[in-house]
Amino acid sequence: MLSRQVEPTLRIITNLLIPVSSRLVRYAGGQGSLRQRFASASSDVLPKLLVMCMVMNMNTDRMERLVLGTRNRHKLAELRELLQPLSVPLLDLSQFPQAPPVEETGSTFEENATLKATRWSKALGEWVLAEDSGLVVPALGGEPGVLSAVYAGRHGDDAANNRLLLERLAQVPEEHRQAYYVCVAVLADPTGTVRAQAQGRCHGRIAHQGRGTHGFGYDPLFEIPEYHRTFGELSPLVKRVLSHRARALEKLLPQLQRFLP
Ligand code: ITT
Repeated sequence: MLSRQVEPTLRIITNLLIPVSSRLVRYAGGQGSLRQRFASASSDVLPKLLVMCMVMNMNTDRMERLVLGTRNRHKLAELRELLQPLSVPLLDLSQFPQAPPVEETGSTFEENATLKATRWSKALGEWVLAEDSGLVVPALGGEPGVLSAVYAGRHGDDAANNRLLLERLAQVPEEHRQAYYVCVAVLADPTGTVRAQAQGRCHGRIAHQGRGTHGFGYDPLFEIPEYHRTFGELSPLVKRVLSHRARALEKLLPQLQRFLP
C-alpha cells in the first residue's frame, strides 16, 4: 500500500513526466497501464523513481501564473475581480493568439468547463482556469442551461436570448418563475490534467421585463428575491458576493493556493 506522502508524487510522475520521458517508460517496461505498474512497482525500483521525480520535478508543480480561459469579456472582468486575492499574474486568452477554438460539446456545465480548461492548458502549456456557466429555469425543463450563450441562435446575443426567455415563460404561472445560475470552474495544469474544480449556484426568479444596466447576459431579468431587484439593477459589488461565479471561486481559491510557488 502506498503512503499518502508517496501518492501525490507518483501522480506527478504519471501525469507530467512519463509522457515525455522514455527513460521512465523503460523503467515501467512492457504494455499496460503505467499507473498500475507504478502502484505495484517492486521495492528497489520505487525509491529510484522517487529520487528521479524529486530531482526532475522540483518546480513543475508550481503555478507561476494563471491564464483565464474565457473569450467572454464580462466573465473575464468578473473573474479578475474575484481572483484578486491570488498572488500570481493573471493572463487571458487575448495574450495567446494560438489558443485554439474549443467546441462546447458537453451536455453538462462540468463537461464543458473541463473541455475548455484541459484543451487550452494543454495547447498553451499553461495553468488555465476556465468556467462554464448559465441559467437554469426548472419550469422550462432546465432551459437555457448549457445553451445559455446561444439560446436564441446567435452566440452571445444577450438581447435575443432574454426576449426568447420571456416568450417561453409567458404562459408559466407566476410561482414557477424561479431560476438559478450555475458556474462550474475548473483548474487544469500545463499537461491538461484537472487539478481542482468547484461549483457555485445563485437562486432567483425571472422578472417580467428587463431592469437595469449592470452585468451582462440574463442579469437584467434575474431578480434576487431578498432585494426585489435584478442583477442589472444591483451594484456589481452585490453580484461579486452573491453570484454563482463568486460562490464557485470562493470554493476554488483555497484549492488554488496549494499550487502557488
Ligand atoms: P466562454 O465559453 O469563452 O467562457 P461563453 O459566453 O460562451 O464564454 P458559456 O458557454 O459558459 O460562456 O455561456 C455563458 C452564458 O451564460 C453567458 O453568455 C450568459 O448568457 C449566461 N451567463 C453566465 N453567467 C452569467 C452571469 O453572471 N450573468 C448573466 N448571464 C450569465
